[in-house]
Amino acid sequence: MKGLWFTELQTPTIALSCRVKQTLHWEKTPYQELAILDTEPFGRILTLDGVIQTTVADEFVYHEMITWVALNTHPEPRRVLIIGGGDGGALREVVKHPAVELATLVEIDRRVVEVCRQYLPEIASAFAHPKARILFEDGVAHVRGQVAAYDLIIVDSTDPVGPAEGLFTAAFYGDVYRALRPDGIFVAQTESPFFNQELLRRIYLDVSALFPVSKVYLAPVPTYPGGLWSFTLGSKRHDPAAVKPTLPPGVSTRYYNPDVHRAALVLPNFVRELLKP
Ligand code: AG3
Repeated sequence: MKGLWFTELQTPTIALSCRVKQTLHWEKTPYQELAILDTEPFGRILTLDGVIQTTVADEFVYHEMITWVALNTHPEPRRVLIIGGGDGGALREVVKHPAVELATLVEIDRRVVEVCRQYLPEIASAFAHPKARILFEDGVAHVRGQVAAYDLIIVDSTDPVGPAEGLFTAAFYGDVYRALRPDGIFVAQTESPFFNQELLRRIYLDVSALFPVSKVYLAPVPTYPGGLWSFTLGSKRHDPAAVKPTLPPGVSTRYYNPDVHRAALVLPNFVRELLKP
């Protein structure tokens, strides 16, 4: 194990380590410890409080899946809100959709955006896009003040500890419901189906209690705990499993396609079991 290594403690008993070529940035922001590392296996990575948020190697899976399933379920996603997502990966995908008129990103920590724009240009590529509006404020407070304002609300948060805690509560989901238009859709990253089972179950049941349509779907993200990641979607009208998803002409993706859309919603037995009322 020669050289410099980064280790994330993924659970109290599991660690992921990778070799670091160079530390490109490190600082303590008012909210968290922020680092950009150039790593041997994953290229550049963003870590917050020692937790891998995104890597150049696998970010496309996560960012395409947190956006396109909902974008392609809503017939006309004009106004989209992204909460968190300070690296810009979800924003990059959302502005690709021709129906999107305004993509609002609400990030609590402006340093995440500034540092990602500097070191992760292929991820943070849409901050200056004409459809993008960037607000540096608390996502919970922003949503609380909105009524029927958005077609899509995407919660691209960190783990449910520290600044993101409030984004995993039933009270917040109630505010999200009110902030959505009558056929709006909510989607959030909801952690590992292996290591965060109670959390995933609780979120799914909370979302199911509010929205007539609720779904969990999965995608592989090699640098996240367990390698398999969950997303939970709540919809007022449109069912992601019932639509015929098509990518708008000219949009190119590396992971998502209409078959992947359908397949991601098909759950293995242990996840089905977990989500039973
Ligand atoms: N999404 C981060 C998901 C949580 C990762 N958790 C972990 N590695 N323990 C936010 C950043 C992506 N835009």
